[in-house]
Amino acid sequence: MIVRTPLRPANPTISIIVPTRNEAKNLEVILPQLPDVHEVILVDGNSVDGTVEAARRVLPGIKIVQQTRTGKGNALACGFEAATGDIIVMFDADGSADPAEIPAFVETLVRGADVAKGSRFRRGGGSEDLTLFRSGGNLGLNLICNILLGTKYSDLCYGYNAFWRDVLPAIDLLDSSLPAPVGGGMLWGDGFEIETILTCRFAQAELRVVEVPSFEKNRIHGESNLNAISDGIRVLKTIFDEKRRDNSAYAAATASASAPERELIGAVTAPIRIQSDRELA
Ligand SMILES: Nc1nc2c(ncn2[C@@H]2O[C@H](COP(=O)(O)OP(=O)(O)O)[C@@H](O)[C@H]2O)c(=O)[nH]1
Ligand SMILES: [Mg+2]
Repeated sequence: MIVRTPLRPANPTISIIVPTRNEAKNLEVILPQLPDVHEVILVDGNSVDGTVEAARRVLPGIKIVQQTRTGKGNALACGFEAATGDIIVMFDADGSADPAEIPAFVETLVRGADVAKGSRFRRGGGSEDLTLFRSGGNLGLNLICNILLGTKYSDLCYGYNAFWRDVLPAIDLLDSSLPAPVGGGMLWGDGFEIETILTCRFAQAELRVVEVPSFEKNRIHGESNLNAISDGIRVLKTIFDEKRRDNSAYAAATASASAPERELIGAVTAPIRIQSDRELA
């Protein structure tokens, strides 16, 4: 369970983490629009289109990190490890995330949330990028997650989120120093399942999650790296894996607890309460 920091700053420093794989043209548009924050960390995955050079050109102070394995999940984990700000903002480089929404995420955290979770399905949110097929898949996966994990999420697989950096130990992501699998492939958690893993673990750690309406725009240049079918299956497997992980953590905790403690530990699996932005006011 999370150990909450009693005093979080009213004026937090912000780290924006930008995973990139061949996003040079998009970065030229998007990086100049970012607010002036403590740090912007670009985590590159062996781009071959001059992504890193473009980033340095348009935002000279940008920090560059090379990811240690492959996949967006590993890129984000590397970025989180490198971050030094109080708040971490996950920010895709393809032009789909609107920099103008960053203050709403930060404000939600400053007002008491542990996690500000972007949602395209809250009033005020939306998407230009979701096809009918992807939208239906997302809805189904979201429902399965809510039933199995007792959550009330409206947008399971969305990558625009922000959270206090002090929650990271509770999320327990794959260490960046682990070796890549022998013979290629990805470690579980290194791929696009990362968004689902994060969402499930926010709930397992009993964090205070507040959904923030977000509008996802179309990618400006290039093609998505996501495959709706294979990545959809990865997300489904992730939900079942996370449910199993939750059960075994609960079993281990209750087995080692004395009777009076059991009641307390039981609360770990209580349904997460998702609040709207207004409720926090
Ligand atoms: N470093 C790194 N970034 C990635 C990788 N795969 C995707 N990204 C980045 O993650 C963000 C979202 O990826 P995208 O392909 O647009 O997927 P979608 O938004 O889910 O359709 C973009 O900024 C990509 O450049 C990867 O393997 N490594
Ligand atoms: Mg995208």
